[in-house]
Amino acid sequence: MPRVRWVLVVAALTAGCVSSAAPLRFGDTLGFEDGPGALTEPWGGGGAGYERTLVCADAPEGACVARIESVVSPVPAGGFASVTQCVGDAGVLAGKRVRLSGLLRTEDVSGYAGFWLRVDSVAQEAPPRAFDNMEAKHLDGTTPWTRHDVTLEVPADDIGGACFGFLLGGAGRVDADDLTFEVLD
Ligand SMILES: [Ca+2]
Repeated sequence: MPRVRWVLVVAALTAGCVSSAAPLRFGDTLGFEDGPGALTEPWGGGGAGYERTLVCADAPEGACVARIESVVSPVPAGGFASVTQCVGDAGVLAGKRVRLSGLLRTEDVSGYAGFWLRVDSVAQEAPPRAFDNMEAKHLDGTTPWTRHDVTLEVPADDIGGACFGFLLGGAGRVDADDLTFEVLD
């Protein structure tokens, strides 16, 4: 089974790309080795009441991991944060089955943590064409480094951009490392 780093997919996405989306600079960023400190491009994300950082200690791959941690108490109802990167044109994924996987470690997570992957419609404001955020698996509490994944069946038409990353709902902390993006078929 081909093991395709996201950066290779992005190379395909941007070749001949006529999208008006801003240029995206991707490196081999899926191991979070640019730390310690603030997240570096192309990683972004959001979530009030949370910190998102690169931490260089106790990493299962390389030296650094990415972390989301709640920093207010109590966390507001529905509190949520993500570490995210996006591509503006994911048309190359149309009709494909794709999987995002990687390592996650959680500490005292009161809601849930997980990887997430979303493929959007061409039309802004339209519902996603495909989406999974591991909510159904309900990864919570304190868990050691474990490999998790999300898999999407991408529809054959109306494919705009795509985003992926990992998330934390509720209080606690989640670390992620060694992400892999695969086009399965
Ligand atoms: Ca790493």
